[in-house]
Amino acid sequence: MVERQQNVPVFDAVVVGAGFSGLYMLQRLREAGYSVRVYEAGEDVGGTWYWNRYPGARCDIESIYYNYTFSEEILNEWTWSARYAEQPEILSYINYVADKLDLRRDIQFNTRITAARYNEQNCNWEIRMDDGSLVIAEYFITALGCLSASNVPDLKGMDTFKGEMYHTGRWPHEEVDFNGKRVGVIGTGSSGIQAIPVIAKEAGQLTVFQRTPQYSCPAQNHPLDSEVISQTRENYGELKQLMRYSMHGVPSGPRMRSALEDSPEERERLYEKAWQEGGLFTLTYNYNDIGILPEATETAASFIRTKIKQVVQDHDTAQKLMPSYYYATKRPIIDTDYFETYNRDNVSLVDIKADPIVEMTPNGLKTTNAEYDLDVLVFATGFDAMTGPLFKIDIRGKNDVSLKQKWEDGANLKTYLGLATSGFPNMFMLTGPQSPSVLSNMMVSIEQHVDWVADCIGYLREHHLQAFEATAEAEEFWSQQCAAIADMSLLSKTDSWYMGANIEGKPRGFLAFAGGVGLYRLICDDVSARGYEGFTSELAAGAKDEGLVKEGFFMGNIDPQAWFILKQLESAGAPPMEQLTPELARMGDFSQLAGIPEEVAKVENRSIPVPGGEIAVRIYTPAGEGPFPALVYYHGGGWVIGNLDTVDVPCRLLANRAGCVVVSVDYRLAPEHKFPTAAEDAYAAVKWVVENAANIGVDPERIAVGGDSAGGNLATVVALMAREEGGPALAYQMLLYPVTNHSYDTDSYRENAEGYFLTKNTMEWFWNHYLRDEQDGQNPYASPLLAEDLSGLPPALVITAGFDPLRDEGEAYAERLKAAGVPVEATRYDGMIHGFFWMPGVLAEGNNAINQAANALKQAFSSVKTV
Ligand code: NA7
Repeated sequence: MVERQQNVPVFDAVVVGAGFSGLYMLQRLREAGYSVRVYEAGEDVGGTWYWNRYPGARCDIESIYYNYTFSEEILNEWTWSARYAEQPEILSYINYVADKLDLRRDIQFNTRITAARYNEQNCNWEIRMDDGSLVIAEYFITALGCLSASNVPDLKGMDTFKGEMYHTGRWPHEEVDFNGKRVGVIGTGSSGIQAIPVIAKEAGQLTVFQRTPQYSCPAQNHPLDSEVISQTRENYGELKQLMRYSMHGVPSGPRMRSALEDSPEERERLYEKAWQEGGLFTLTYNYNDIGILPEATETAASFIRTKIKQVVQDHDTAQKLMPSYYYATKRPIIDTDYFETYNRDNVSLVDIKADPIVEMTPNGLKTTNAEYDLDVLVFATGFDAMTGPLFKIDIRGKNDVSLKQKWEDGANLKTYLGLATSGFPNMFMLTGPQSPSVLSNMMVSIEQHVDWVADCIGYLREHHLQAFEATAEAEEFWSQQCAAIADMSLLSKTDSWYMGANIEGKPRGFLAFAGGVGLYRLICDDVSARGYEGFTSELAAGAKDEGLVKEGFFMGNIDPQAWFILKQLESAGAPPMEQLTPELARMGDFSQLAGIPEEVAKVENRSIPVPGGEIAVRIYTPAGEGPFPALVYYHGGGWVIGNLDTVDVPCRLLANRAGCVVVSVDYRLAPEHKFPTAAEDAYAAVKWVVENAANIGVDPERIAVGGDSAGGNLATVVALMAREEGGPALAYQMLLYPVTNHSYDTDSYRENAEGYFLTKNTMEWFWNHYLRDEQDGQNPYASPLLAEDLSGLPPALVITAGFDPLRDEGEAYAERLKAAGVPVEATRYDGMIHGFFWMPGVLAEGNNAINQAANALKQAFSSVKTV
């Protein structure tokens, strides 16, 4: 802790770094009237664009989208010259903004922050510089850039080399002269691929040392014409919205089609068009499963490989340039004449995986098989990404624990929203690890983070809150989501710097949030709208308690996993179901939420007769010797949508876990088949199971019915019908958030009418399709809650969800069953949403509910006395 020193400057906030994020942070906080000081190691503003001034450096997001959008004036005053601007132009832009907003007066250059320590007593940060001086600030904000800690390989004999050495990320300000020289470049990432064609034109001889071959597409860079610029300016409001709610922060996105749905010819046509058009995502955006499904990804990868073969004349060189990792799992690369450069006489390529670098010598570089004399060696070897820049500062939070210790050098990386980490109050990381950052247009991610942080500080000040800190639960949750989302694609299956794989000894783990900037923004906005859910703070001394100080994460509230799903569905932007036709509504695919189907000993599809037709059933038989008890299961979907596939995963899990046959019933749907068809089909299916028991390995004495939502309605209606019609005898009814009454007059309808997956409007749409008229709604076979007498029905399990319009009617039905003397096990899953039973792939509570149902079934079946 710092002894109280006089003359220690005190600021509201200290920002580290004067790149794009640091500058905008300064502007926002200064505008709001806070005292801010920015510290920057470089001599001037620019960050990434100050340091990366190697030949050929340029942005890979189109310039017109790679700029600040917070000021219309700035947008209109600046005109980019080319589709992809070169580094000097980008740096001029940053300088123009810094001048215009007079930002330099609050920036101290040539100053490196070496340490920052949180003072628990004073709830502020003590920040030390490389000259030993100290400042104090309430908020410590890192604007370090994700790629600012250069990675220079530690080659044996490096210090003996007599030539010049440079790293692309620490390029000198003076011009580097390659003229006629023997130049080596190690590294073929974006930087190498941009630099190599430019250096090749000047150098006497260029040798490229390549560790991993890369996919790269032409940038097709060109000057921007005035028409494009004026159109962009006119439409910037709309473009900005598109960028903000997109996947990658650009105003376009992947086409909703699998690469495997098109013929090879059609794919080829589209890929060729993209190749001619150029651009970072143009090729991948043809389909929505590139980088996700291996076979789909391979179609794009092999297209690029063919292109490389066509361009590179020397067969051996072309072979060495063939990439093999999953395309689009590293940041895509766009180039200008990269592969063409290998056709020059003065360029050669060394595959250092086959012929590794052994050491550097005074004259150059030695590999296992050869020696290369060099005058200049360029390291285009990238960065210790994301965590690297943070670890270079000795950041210490509560109890003097350093960030490096807490994150175990990166092996235990945990952040909440990539913005904060527990134990480090009042510290914000702009575009920190586990935020979308490097997977997106950085400008969109930067502005979003800065705005969020500035608003957050405003909120804390307004409400006199201090020591603002992410909770351990919140960061645990967030880190799990980040890993899970990366695992849903091929991203975590490639050795990339996203995974920390480029740095020797760096722990592996996906370092960013791969759910897209749109989803991420919705989540961050929701967190703030909920009074900064997942963060804690303390009330400042003497301040009035407004009840804003919270503890815990989503306490007594919606389950965070369910909330995350809701945000994902919201960001997918699908129109509400009631605005669709039933045919279109039936095309919705939620299979990802169910998870991977588990093996079942036998799964059989059959067709069974029902009055007036035939329907399909799917029979799941567990391992072991029959006859088995059976559950006849009805899927949900408001009698209008849903099918056997929707509930395939839970049916498999029930069959295995309850040790029973599950017969899943594809009853006929409304509006083609209105009430009471579905109920009659459901009843006919049970009778069929009993009559055909021997044939399907089932014990007819131990039959249960069950279903979710509208399927729960059908299950209980079948139980009523069986009682009325004198059979079959049912052992159990398993009712999962069932529909029990054609009425919307409940608290749960009022509380959860919108925003929790199933809405009141959708429910009305379902009912209107199902019933022939209002009168039907009074029929107990549609609204079993209205049945006069519920006695004599089979014992029941009734599961409901806290955030579900149907919660109260399910619970009311359970109460009525109990009152009628029926044994009932009723459980409310407080934090859950409608449909959670078939979402075990993403909701732990979905899986728990399936376990509960399986146990209840097992017990019910075992208590049936068999003859
Ligand atoms: P990258 O993309 O990390 O590329 C670095 C390159 O250097 C890559 O080819 C690496 O091979 C190679 N490399 C790294 N370490 C070594 C060692 N020790 N020996 C040999 N070769 C090595 O960095 P860039 O600067 O090109 O681009 C960074 C980002 O900036 C880019 O993604 C854009 O977002 C802009 P590897 O592939 O790891 O085998």
